[in-house]
This record gives sequence, C-alpha cells and structure tokens, in this order.
Amino acid sequence: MHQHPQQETAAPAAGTHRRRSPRRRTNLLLGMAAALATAVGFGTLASPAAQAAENPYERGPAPTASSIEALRGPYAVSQTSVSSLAASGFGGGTIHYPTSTSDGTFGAIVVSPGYTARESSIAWLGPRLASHGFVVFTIDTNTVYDQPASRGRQLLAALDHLTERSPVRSRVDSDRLGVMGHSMGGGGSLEAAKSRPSLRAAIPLTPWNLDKTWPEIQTPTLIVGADGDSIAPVSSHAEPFYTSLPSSLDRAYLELNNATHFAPNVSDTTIAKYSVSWLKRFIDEDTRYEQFLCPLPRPSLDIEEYRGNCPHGS
Ligand code: 9J3
Ligand code: ZN
Repeated sequence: MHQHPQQETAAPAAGTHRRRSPRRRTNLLLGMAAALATAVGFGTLASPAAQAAENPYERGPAPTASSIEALRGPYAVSQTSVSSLAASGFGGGTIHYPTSTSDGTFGAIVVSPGYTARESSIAWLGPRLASHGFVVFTIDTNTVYDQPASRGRQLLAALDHLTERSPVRSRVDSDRLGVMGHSMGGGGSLEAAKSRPSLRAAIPLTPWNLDKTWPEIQTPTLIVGADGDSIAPVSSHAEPFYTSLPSSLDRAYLELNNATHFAPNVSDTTIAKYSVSWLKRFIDEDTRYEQFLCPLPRPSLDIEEYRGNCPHGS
C-alpha cells in the first residue's frame, strides 16, 4: 500500500516570466490603427473588449504566467459537502465553486482519487481550480478498491449529480464539463471521456489502466506523467495512452521532471498551471490561455518532456 502525503506544500512560485517580444511593437501599431479605425467610424478591427464579448464562456481577467502559477486564481471560492448517503453511483465528496453569482454559470470538473486513496488525496485541486472560475467536485469513490472502469462511471455519476441535483446546479453550465483523476482515477478519466464524448476536457494525472489504447476518445485530453513513476510507469501507462489518442485530437503529454506517482497528491505548480490552461482553453474556449500551450512548453526543471499540438481552431 502506498503513502498519500497530505501536506499542502506550496511549490515555490516560479519567477514571473514576462515576455517582451518584438510583437509588442506590432501590437502598439495595431492598437493605433484600431483607434484610428474607430475614430474614423469603421470597426473592422475589434477592440479587446469586443473580442471578449465574442466568447460568452470567458471568465476572469486576462491570465499571466504568474496568475496561472499562483496558489489561487481570481475568484473567491466556497464549498459544500455531499454526503455518501446523498450520492448515487459514487462516494460523495466536496463541491468547490466560485462564490460570485454575478459572472453567469461556470464550467465544471469532477476529480477522482486513485487506488486505496480518498478524496483528501486530490483535495488541493478543488479550491485551486475553482478559484479560476470552475465548479470542481472532488469525490470519494464507492470503495477505495474500485477499478478504472468503475471510477469512470463514478466520475459521470458525480457530474450528473452536480448538474441535476446539487445545490449549485444553477451555477453550472451543463454543456461544459470535464474530468480529472489520479492514477486509477486518471484511468477512470479516460474511461469517462470514452463513454461520454460530449465532455470538453480530460486530464488524467499519472494515470493507471490495463487498457493501453484510447483511439475512441474525442475529448481534448492532457495526460500528465511523472518520470520517476514506478507504480504507473509512463512507458506502460501515460505514454501509450497519449500515443493511442487520435492524432487529429487536441491532445498533450506532459511528463513531470524528477517526480513520482504521487506528485498529483500535493499542491503542484506545474500540474496546476497546465491544468488551468487546458481547462480554460477547452471548457471555456478561452484562447487567452493558448499562450501557455503553444508553442509547446520546452523541457525545464519542472518538465521532462512535453508532446502535443497547438490547440485547433480558435
Ligand atoms: O490508483 C493507483 O494508484 C493505481 C496504481 C496501483 O496501485 O495499482 C495497483 C494495482
Ligand atoms: Zn482501448
């Protein structure tokens, strides 16, 4: 039986990498051209505000490298617990949601723990992701021994609970849902996406599954592996899972550097920043986050390897 360390060790916030590219000058010129066009009375160049209005799912301010790495995003978060007695098809859990009711509905995500583990093992993701403008349901499974296929069904049951029966159901956009999970919960995320293609995002974290091939998945999927994982080695889990996804799909493989199977069990800046970016891009269709996914992240102290595509469409 493995350990699931619980301390909320905040990974050191990496420095703010402000980008000052030659593009700045181009932007300035474009801005002047836009102002001129507006003044002259033809609006062919949309202002930033007009562009924002074009995406009804955009929530929160424009992101920066530091905002996606911070311990909390811009939204204050509340929580409400769901008793296992009130849960049907999963083991109950905690719903984390933006406190504000003045920003419309939010996309939602359910997160499953791994084998032998409880909700507490993935609890840090609740407020961390919710504070960026998502309703996040961190769950317990029916039993801690449930296998990935069962965890996949439980993720979907929890999504249904969230959108149909929970006290926050009116805050959730039931068309913009996603799944995450650790280990067998990550394997479960793949199962859930396979059986419900309407899901907008899946993020399996150091996933474990006996099924190595996922060509059926149509949901944009970010697979997170760990280079030092000896329980779900990337060579027999995360990597073949990624490789088997359709090459036409929005997909990515992030391999954490110097990390174990249990990296997703404690607050982790790298997991958080790419999860936030993936969820924002695919659940909120928020292209402001594409800058963190494209060009593809380079290897670093935190990233052993990153594979994937620049997000399709706009
Ligand atoms: O959920 C997990 O941690 C899966 C890895 C595991 O312990 O598999 C043993 C069968
Ligand atoms: Zn398969």
